[in-house]
Amino acid sequence: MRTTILLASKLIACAVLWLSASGLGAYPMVWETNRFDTDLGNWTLQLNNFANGNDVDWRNSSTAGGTAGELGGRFADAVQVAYVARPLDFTIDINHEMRFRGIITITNTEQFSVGSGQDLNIWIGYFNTTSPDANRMGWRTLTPSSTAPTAPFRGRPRINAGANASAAVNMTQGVSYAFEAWWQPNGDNNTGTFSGFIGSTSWNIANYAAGASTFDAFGIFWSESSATPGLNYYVYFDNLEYLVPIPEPAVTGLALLGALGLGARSLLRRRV
Ligand SMILES: [Ca+2]
Ligand SMILES: [Ca+2]
Repeated sequence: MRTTILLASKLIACAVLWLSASGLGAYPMVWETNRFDTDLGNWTLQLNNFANGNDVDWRNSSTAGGTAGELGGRFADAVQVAYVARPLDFTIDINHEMRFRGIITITNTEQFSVGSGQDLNIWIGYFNTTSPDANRMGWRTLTPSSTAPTAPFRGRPRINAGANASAAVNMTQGVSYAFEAWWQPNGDNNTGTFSGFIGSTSWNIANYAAGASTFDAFGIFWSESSATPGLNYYVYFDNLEYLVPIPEPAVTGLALLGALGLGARSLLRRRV
């Protein structure tokens, strides 16, 4: 009888743990890492990453500052949406916690000069493959504000249509920068705290109204409303860590296994 009560209490404890882990969203989030050691791994989503002058793929190099094997290459200014990403097992909405970090290096190998009104933003973060412009959480690179080919690129956080944190952070060409972005929802009302850092510059935006939005991928994506042919630059990412939603059955199964394990241990203890 006591064992039954113990087992029941462990099951309840696990259920409570699971509920707290799942928070307000439908799915709990767990950390995943991709160091791109030998290939793209489970980053199976690709669109236009070899089209329109783009050449973005797994590379056996270490430009981003990690060990050999990274994601990057030449990003081109084009209107068509392009991405290389890890599909999420479930579409999540803005009221889920989202968080990621990694390292990045930007170079202007082709030594282009930015003309007036020209721009090309490369994004890393969560996005919706159907409509990334209206459903995105992360930060973006920006082309230099100076026309000098050696001018620093820049980085800026953004969520959906807004939430820039003051001035863009300068990113010197060829230098590896660590970055992080973290969205903590306040509840289920599409607001939350958006924080993170690029290099030594951090930001923290509380009570930001992000608006209703959904996300079905995590990765690198880019598109431009206006494109300048020949405007390209090179970006490399590595050591990416990011939260992903995991299926409820998997979590329930894990919780049950844990409960059974604890229950069996209790039973063994009782028999000794
Ligand atoms: Ca690597
Ligand atoms: Ca452009």
